[in-house]
Amino acid sequence: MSNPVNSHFKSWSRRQLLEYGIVGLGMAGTAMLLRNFASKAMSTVKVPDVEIEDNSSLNNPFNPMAILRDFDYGKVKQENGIKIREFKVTANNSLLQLNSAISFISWNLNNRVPGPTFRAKEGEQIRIIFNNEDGHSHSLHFHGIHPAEMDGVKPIRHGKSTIYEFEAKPYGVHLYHCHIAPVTRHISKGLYGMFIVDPPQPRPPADEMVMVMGGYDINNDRHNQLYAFNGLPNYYRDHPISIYKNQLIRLYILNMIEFDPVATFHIHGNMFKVYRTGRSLTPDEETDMITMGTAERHILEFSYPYTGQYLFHPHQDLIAEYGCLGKFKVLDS
Ligand SMILES: [Cu+2]
Repeated sequence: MSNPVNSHFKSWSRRQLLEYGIVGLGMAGTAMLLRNFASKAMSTVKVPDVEIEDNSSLNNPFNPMAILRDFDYGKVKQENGIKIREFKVTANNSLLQLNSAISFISWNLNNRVPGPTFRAKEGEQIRIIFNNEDGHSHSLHFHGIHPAEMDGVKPIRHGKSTIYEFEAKPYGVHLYHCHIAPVTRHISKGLYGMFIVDPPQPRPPADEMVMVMGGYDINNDRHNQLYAFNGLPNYYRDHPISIYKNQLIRLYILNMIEFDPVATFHIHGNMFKVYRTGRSLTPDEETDMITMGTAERHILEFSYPYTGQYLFHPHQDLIAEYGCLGKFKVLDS
């Protein structure tokens, strides 16, 4: 793996370039901007080096540690003087090894559960090119504000494609999911993801991460037998998330658990500020426990003043015991 400064330099420079739509600039201009963004980023945010271990032993097509800090900014295009941020996403199915004993056929997007974390700025025109290579009909229904014809409730059959195009608004934490009946089944099989719309003035720099809570109904009894943050049960329990002491963490959290009416989220040894649905630049409350219905989502901000390992989990402890359990490993900065 690259060292933390290098990996961070890379992620911020790419993100900033795309975010400000300056992909078309000449080399000299681009290099200068890279330096400026990098020095700004490195002076304000530190992200520990992340070990992403090979998952091949478990035969899983994705790794929750890679999903954690992965934001899909798409590709910026100019069409007739209009800037369009274009995303590509493919529905398919793949076998997940949820633990040493249980495998599960997921229906997923871009070969991962949750699907990609799409990210745009408020007011941008976005285009999602959706291909369905799975055997069942699916769709992508986005939350947020958009015209009825872009609402994504019409089935797209196997082998077919469609385009969803609308303005990204309002700023906040949103989501998308398949909306084909029975929706419980299409969601719990894995067809969901986060959609972040950044405010026109960016939030302060932070170590940003995404956690999507999901449930798995292994035996089709309309109850979950396993749960997970970012796709695989207990992954962050067994591979704690390294963060730096006194570093602002911005956690985008989404509850996509079907069949259970609500899920809570709790972190140990700390409190967090809550920006409900990400719809404000000032926090709504400070707590250590937030309750979310299915599809409810928030931004949580916190920093740890002490080093060590801290659990996080829903406080319906049954859900935690069946896989929705993780740890932060707070390192000395
Ligand atoms: Cu579907």
